[in-house]
Amino acid sequence: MKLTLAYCPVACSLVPYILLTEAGAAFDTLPINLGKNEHNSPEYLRINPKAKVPTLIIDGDPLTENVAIQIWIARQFPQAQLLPQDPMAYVKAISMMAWCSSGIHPKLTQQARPERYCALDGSAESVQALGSHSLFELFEIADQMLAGREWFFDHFTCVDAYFYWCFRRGSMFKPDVSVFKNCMAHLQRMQARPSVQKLLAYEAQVQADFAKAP
Ligand SMILES: N[C@@H](CCC(=O)N[C@@H](CS)C(=O)NCC(=O)O)C(=O)O
Repeated sequence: MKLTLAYCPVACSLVPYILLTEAGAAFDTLPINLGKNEHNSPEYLRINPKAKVPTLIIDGDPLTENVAIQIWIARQFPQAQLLPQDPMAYVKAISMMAWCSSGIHPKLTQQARPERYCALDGSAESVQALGSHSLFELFEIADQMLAGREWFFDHFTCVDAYFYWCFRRGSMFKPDVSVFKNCMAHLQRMQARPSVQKLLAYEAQVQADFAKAP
């Protein structure tokens, strides 16, 4: 089976990168420079008309939406146990992934791209402040969930990789998210995993390649 992951550094495409690595899957990547608008190129729009990363191309067939991609990886590589076995824990993990996708992610976009939320001159700061306020409420909930726990479920799952991206991306904006001690400890545990170390090295390499490109 040939797997190709459309990937951009820092973006949420790092989640399937981590999970494919955890699963020991052979895959290659299609680097997409969002900063250069490559996601809106005719070639990429043929792969994903929604103009987003990630896309996982499975034997030529593109699968979009991070939640679906993660479930596909977990089902395709069951030995990696990327989702809980117990049926109730399984759906609670899907619930957490949906929260990352539709609850937390839009607040991160509100920080990164305030102009998409309000077109009035001078509104960016206010849009970002409201986004940050909501983000802090969401991180507070996650911080409580992680109290006294290593992972969101009783072992590492997709949810840990997805929340890692959410919190890491949140840490790139102001104000400082290090007040969320359990989330910070989770981030550090994630960054100690070989899969995340591989991802971070790959991310640095792609960033350097993007910087060199004309
Ligand atoms: N609903 C999509 C959203 C993916 C998404 O927004 N990806 C961002 C990167 S984190 C992106 O491609 N942004 C490009 C843009 O919005 O212009 C998913 O969950 O996969």
